[in-house]
Amino acid sequence: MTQPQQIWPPEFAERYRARGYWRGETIDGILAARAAATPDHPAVVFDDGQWSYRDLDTRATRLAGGFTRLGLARGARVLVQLPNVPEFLAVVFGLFRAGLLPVFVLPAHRRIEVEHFGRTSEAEAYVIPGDHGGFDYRTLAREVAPQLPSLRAVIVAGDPAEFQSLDELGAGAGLPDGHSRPADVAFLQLSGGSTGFSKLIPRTHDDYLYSVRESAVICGLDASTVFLATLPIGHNFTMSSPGYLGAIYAGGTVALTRSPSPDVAFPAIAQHGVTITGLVPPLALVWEQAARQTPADLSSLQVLQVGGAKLTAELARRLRATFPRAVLQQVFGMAEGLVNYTRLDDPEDLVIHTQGRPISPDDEVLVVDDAGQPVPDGKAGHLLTRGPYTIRAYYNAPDANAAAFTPDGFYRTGDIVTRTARGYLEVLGRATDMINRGGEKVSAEEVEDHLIAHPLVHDAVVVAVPDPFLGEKTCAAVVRRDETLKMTALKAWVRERGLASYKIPDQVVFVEAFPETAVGKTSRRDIRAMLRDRFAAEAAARQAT
Ligand code: OOB
Repeated sequence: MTQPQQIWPPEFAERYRARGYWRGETIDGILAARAAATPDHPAVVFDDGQWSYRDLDTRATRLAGGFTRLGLARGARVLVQLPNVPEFLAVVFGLFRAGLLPVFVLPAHRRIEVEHFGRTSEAEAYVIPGDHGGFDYRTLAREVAPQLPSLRAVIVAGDPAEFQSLDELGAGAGLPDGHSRPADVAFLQLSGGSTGFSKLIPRTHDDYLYSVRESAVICGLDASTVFLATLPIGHNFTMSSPGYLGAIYAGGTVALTRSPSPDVAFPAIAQHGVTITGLVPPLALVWEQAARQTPADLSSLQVLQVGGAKLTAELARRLRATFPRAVLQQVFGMAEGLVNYTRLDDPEDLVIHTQGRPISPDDEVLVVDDAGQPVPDGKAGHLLTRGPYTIRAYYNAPDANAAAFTPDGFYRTGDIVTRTARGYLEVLGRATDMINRGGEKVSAEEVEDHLIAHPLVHDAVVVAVPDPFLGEKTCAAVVRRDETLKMTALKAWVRERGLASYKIPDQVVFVEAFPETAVGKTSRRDIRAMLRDRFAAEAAARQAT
């Protein structure tokens, strides 16, 4: 297996360097520079604790030493599945410092996902919390470790049981700066998973830091910034748009909340004087309701970002009314690269109706029809993109790469958008069979594979159905072999296979047969329409009673 790489054609790489986008810096180097400049400034605040830049840098250096002593050589992959705790930052910067590659597994992922990421990345170590959110990650590690022959160590931030303790790993001598290299891959991010399993996205220090620097400017960050990591900290949005890296780049402070729920997050905003945070639309809906009657003082909030899935104009308007002191900012990004923002001084109609415009003048954006021909501004088409922080290939995925990239290197985002004359994008939906469950991406194909594995399931199709809360949720249309199969049993069975909860179908509808297209393919479009009609009729019937 080859070492993860990300290669742009030389003429592009030269241009991106000449224009000052790629500056030859490393992510851990940014932390070291901040620790040298403002060692006592709080880098991370949480519950009742805080670490200064000096503390965070020292911890990262020691962990870099600890990981290296485990026998991990430069470029080795390490699964990191930590929640929003300060140890996440120490681990991730420690790995960068040692030239090791974190793979950002989300806390919601379970056996099937962790095994998949572990195997495809050939991970050599796995970092977990002990207990978190009522789940024991050591139990998960016991299940997956035997399936991953490359794995040498499981490291626990918490009670380690038979595994290794993170505290002990970080207790020995440190490893100084200088092991990571700017043009090298810094980490593997997870794709939203438009076809089957998530793919691994190799991002370099150079390309990622460009997006972080520009995001920090676009979002108005400086040393007085307090960024609250509300969404899972391993996700690309929380990491770099502008995320915790933007806050650290600007010399500000990262605040952590263990739960995004208003009863935990609102007091954290008041306690730490949070100035900016990012939400997905379903969470924004919950916050908007809760903010109307909270006793917590939210007046420090200057920027409220919403991204990851489509924000309706209605909710955008309400958020502006309920958080009058904060500027609403829409963020339309993808772990593969391209990120669009509405700007802080944009007029109201752009902020409410668009998902922003790209970060860079060198972000090339094409909106094309099914035949690949550009469509005029204002017309819907497929969004393709190429640029100084958008990947040219996934890791170790030749088939996916052939499908996801054009021969001249444009990434096919799978999103259907319109573009205005000024380059603002509006997202209309997905062209592919990925369901955006309030920002959590569910691959229809992946869930179908599990359903079809059930002995009493003849065939299954998973589609998005509209949901007032999540935007979209998953509905499985299932042709069963035997009427004894019931919805609850089927859901429980999928869960037991070890799939993350958010991928368990929200609804299951049993049907006799699937509608077909003219050539006899199962028509997802017709199934979608059928289910939509059915749910609409059910809702109307409920209202009538
Ligand atoms: C972010 O990244 P991913 O990789 O989890 O998902 C990317 C996909 C996009 O292709 C699009 O389908 C959808 O999520 N999406 C949006 C959106 N932001 C993302 N759809 C409509 N409106 C938006 N504002 O989700 C992500 C990465 C960086 C920053 C923000 C979000």
